[in-house]
Amino acid sequence: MHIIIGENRLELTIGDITKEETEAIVNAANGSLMGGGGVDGAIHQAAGPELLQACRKIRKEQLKGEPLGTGEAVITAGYNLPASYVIHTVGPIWNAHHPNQDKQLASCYRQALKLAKELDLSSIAFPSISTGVYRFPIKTAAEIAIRAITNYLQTATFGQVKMVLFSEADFRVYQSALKNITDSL
Ligand code: AR6
Repeated sequence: MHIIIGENRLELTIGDITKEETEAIVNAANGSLMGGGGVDGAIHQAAGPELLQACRKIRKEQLKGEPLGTGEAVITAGYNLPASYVIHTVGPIWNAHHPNQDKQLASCYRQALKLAKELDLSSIAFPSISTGVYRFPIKTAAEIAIRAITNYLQTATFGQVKMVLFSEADFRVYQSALKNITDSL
């Protein structure tokens, strides 16, 4: 399923993001950037050990030893991945009483898109950030993700954005969020 926004295309698919041939794929990382489980583990596994070296360098030089903040994004090469780049972002850990988490999740999508655009990239694939280990309710997460992406694409000429969902059930939730939001565009 896809929609066109200006000169941009937003597509929802089911699959494994490590196989995506977009110029950049997005990693749902944690602040340490040292890898983990879920999509983070799969991306490091497929990219090879040079990805961890690159992340170490970013922690040391760009972040001065600090963790990457929630809602922020950094970029590395993709090494053995089909994608040339990996954009690492940190989604919020879901907590029923955290007032800022919706904004932080939207920021992950926006910052990744901005970083890709700054490097003149025109295709990017996102996983469903925060909806695995970080337990963000997927219906709300999908609405936030689709709204953040469509808002960005309404103001910029970017190219192709893909949401790569890992199950049919997740795909349906994103499909429904996309329908609701495009009906209101
Ligand atoms: N391709 C696409 N989506 C995937 C893949 C894949 N290969 N593998 C998993 N998913 P999660 P989070 C989906 O837990 O919630 C890590 O340990 C998965 O089904 O990967 O942001 C990090 O190091 C789910 O829908 O990320 C952090 O510590 C979605 O990706 C923490 O988990 C996100 O699930 C981040 O948690």
